[in-house]
Amino acid sequence: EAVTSSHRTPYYITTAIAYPNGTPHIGHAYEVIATDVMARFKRLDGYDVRFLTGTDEHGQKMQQTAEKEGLTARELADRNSARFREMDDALNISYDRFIRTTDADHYAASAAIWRRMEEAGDIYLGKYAGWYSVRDEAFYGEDETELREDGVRCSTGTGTEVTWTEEESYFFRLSAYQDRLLALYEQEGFVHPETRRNEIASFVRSGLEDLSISRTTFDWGVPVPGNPDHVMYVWVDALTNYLTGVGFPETDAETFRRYWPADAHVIGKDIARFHAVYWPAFLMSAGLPLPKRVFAHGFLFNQGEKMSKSVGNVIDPHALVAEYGLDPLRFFLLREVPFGQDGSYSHDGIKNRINSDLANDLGNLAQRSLSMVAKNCAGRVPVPGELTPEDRAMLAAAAELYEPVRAEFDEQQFHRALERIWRVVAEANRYFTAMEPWKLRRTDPERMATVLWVTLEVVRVVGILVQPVVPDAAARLLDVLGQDQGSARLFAALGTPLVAGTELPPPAPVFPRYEEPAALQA
Ligand code: ME8
Repeated sequence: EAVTSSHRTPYYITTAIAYPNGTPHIGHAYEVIATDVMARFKRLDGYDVRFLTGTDEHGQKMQQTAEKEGLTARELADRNSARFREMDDALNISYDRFIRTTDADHYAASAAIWRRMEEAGDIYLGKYAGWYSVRDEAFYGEDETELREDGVRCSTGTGTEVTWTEEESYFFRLSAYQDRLLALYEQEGFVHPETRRNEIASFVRSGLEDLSISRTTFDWGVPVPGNPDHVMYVWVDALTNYLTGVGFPETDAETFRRYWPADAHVIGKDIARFHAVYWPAFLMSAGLPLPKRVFAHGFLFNQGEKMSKSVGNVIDPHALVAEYGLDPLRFFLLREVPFGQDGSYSHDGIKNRINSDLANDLGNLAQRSLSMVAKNCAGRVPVPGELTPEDRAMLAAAAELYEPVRAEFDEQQFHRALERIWRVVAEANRYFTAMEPWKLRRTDPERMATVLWVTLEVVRVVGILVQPVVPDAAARLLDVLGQDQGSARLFAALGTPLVAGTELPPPAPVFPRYEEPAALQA
């Protein structure tokens, strides 16, 4: 593995690291699933992937929540970080490391980036006086806040309460990076989708103030090197996790040289500013290469409503998996919500996707063709005869999926890629129905064999391409097509057709219909 991986192009992808002040919800699940889909896609496409996820455990929010619950911040972090990791495992997330910002190597990395920024002359001691939102772990200018009717001051953007904060603080010379940041958005794009880039660019164009990067009123954080009265502002250490995950500060180490800069940071739109303004500025200051891409996805709502603990509509991902199955849930999230836009989860939405796209379209196509093969072709891949123009068109439609699907994945346009694949599935269903192989069984068995072979070939191509999204179901589909695990399932094998005569295992349904539990039926 170590030898072969060095021949492959590295690809480093990360999720945001979640605050373990509570347990994970479906919004967290959405982000790790989408990132997992991207990581799996790249692995199947021959890349040497490193995938990092984890928890962001410092800061005032953690400390305050812990106090309320009668725990130490460390105890709260230990308890809830484990819940995030369990969720990742239950969602079949193929991470290479689950990082905790309380890991020892992360303290070393955070101290090292601080020292680098200090050596660059970008850190100075001053006094912060302004508004702070503990919920957002963010500083806001007066103009970014408003007085609510009940007299509480809130962030205009996020609605969270802000408190007046005055303390000695180290500052980062963010104002010095304005032009370099604007050039970055101009030349490289950097932030995606486009709407987010425009938002970020106009925020930066409106002028940047230096950023307070340490706190003295609590101690749950990474100590500032050389001044133990201060802990780092949680976002300084949080963002640095992406470097820790590849061995920083050992910049000569194999992992760092191989995987940094990251190819993609996948995050939610609410934290675009931290990733697209502060993070590149910190890295420029520290003399480190910038990540290639920040993709800010949208928010997931429960039937159009914002999920919140007080409303009581927070969805537990484990409950959704138990109800619908993991792969159907993964498919729904990726197919239903255009990545980058907000989306809504609903029972009917999931049910419809399961029953139409998975059970009716792909499941039925596989089931119809494979059961005919089992009955009429002695359970072996049929021997195709001469191909008609219809056969060729059908095969071409499947063969032509890979290039555009790959291009859409590279832009994180997952819903487009799936839509495209399902157009071919629909075409294959029409082809199968029009060719009426069940009639050919008597009239022209050779022609029947050809139609079945063509159909299985389309199912094979689709099965390979959908592995990132529905890994277990696709594996079962490729099993019943007799495709060996390993190289036959990589994208490199897309062009290697089914071998006539290969013995197939007995067909088994891969995408069951969703049946309403009796209690929910009207
Ligand atoms: O922001 N829909 O942590 P977090 C979609 N620790 N995505 C959602 C969501 C929703 N309803 N709610 C949250 C933090 N997210 C920081 C990140 S990174 C160095 C530090 C997303 O637990 C959110 O946008 O509040 C973020 O990307 C991730 O879940 C973790 O959110």
